[in-house]
Amino acid sequence: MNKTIRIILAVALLSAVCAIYFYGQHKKNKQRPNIIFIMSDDHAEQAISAYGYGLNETPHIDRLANEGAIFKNSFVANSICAPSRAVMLTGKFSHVNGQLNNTQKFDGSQLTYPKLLQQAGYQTALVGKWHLKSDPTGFDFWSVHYGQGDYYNPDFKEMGKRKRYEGYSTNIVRENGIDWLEKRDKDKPFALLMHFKAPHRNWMPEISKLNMYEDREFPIPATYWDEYENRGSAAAEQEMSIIKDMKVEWDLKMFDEGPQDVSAGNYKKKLDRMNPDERQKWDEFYNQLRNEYRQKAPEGKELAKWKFQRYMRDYLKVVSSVDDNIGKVLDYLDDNDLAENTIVVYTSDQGFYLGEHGWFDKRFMYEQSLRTPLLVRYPKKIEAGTEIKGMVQNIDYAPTFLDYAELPAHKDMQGLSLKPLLDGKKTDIRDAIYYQYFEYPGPHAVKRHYGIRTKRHKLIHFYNDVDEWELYDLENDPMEMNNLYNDVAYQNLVDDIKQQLMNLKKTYNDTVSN
Ligand code: SGN
Ligand code: CA
Repeated sequence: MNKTIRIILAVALLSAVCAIYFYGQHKKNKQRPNIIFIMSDDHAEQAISAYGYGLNETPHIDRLANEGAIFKNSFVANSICAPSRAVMLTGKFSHVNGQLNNTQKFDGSQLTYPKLLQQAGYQTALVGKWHLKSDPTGFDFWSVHYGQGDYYNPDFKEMGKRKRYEGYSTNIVRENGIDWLEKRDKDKPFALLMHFKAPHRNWMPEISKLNMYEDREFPIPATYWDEYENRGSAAAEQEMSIIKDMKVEWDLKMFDEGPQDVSAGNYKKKLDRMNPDERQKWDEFYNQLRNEYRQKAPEGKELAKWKFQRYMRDYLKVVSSVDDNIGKVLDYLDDNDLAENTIVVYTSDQGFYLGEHGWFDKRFMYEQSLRTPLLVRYPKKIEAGTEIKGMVQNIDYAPTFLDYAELPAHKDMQGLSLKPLLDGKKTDIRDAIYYQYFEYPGPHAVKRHYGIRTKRHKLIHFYNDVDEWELYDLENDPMEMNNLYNDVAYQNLVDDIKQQLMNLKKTYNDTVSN
């Protein structure tokens, strides 16, 4: 063979090898699932109809349960925004990822699942609430609210620049996510994080929802009048009581022109963002309610009941806009032939109190804020109507995404892939979950604590300015009204579960909680 022929053959061979390689990559890219990770802020599972509480209707979120899987025992690792987001991004507990509370700046140089997906050829984007103070890392595109963000005509930090969008936050975030999907490279898999600000306090509904639920009386939870007997000082000393701490002006929008207290002043700033048409419709609606409220001037128990109804109505209207937008995302996937190969996840950064124990807000390791909704649809691999009872936690999300993207689990991540549960290969991945909360002193005055929850029991240690333990039997006392820690009949259980807690603390290497 002469030299020229040899060169031609070598080039041909090389081209063939390259073609096979790139074809293989292309095929792999096409096969790897897309991910749409939708999260809202403070959306309690009690306010999703698929969870069966009967409070409201969320037909589009329910579609995820009907066409995919619903987790019935899904928990957070730290029930507050920034820490919770850091847990999800890193797959690690707060003392490891460094985000203990809402005031710190997230260390964005650490490893996160969006970075690993991006490195593996995924296109990645983040739209909506971020709240981690440092600029997002690991995303090809990002457009995030400043801090908590605004419901009306919000400013976003978009790839480092300030940009005001006209409209209602929940709609804008969905539109920005879908715009990015439209512009993406269609030959690569994508991971889109769509994180709604809603339904965070102060629950400002979309104009088109103002009249929704107005003729509905929501059932007052049995524990609404809780006086925190048989429990420690943390439950009694919190500042998240609807009766004591929820503001009639700021939270419930009974705003009078004239001298303002601070909370009304904050509310005024939000109103000032509205355009004249929005403002007029808003005022028409709330002024009428305000007039009725001033006339009735409810007090005591009547005021407590009135506050609960107003809270529920506004909160659930805001939830309804989240649900509508999830419907639009699902429609987009259907219309673009993407539904089959896209994993759609819905969750919240934590649970929330909707009047249980008389509260709003979160933070505590008690059930309503420890729980978080979790629904996953992936028609190609997950059977429709799957119900999962095994205990899962938001440290598991990162390992799960990596697993579905066919990437190895990262050795430092503390969570576990949920794929075996979703595949129906396992019914449980752990016997107990571990919890931490650090933001004290801080808003709502929930004391520092950590604890363990098994299927049946929960042990919590409140520390820092106190040293108090609480034990609950979740089967006999699901509302956690009766602390059994000092009950002599339970001392064997106390010893046993405390040992389990210490083992978990050690396994997760937590030397910060004490
Ligand atoms: C704000 C809210 C609090 C809430 C925190 C944290 N107050 O400070 O009620 O607990 O955010 O929420 S507000 O009057 O400004 O709305 S989190 O979801 O971001 O952790
Ligand atoms: Ca939150």
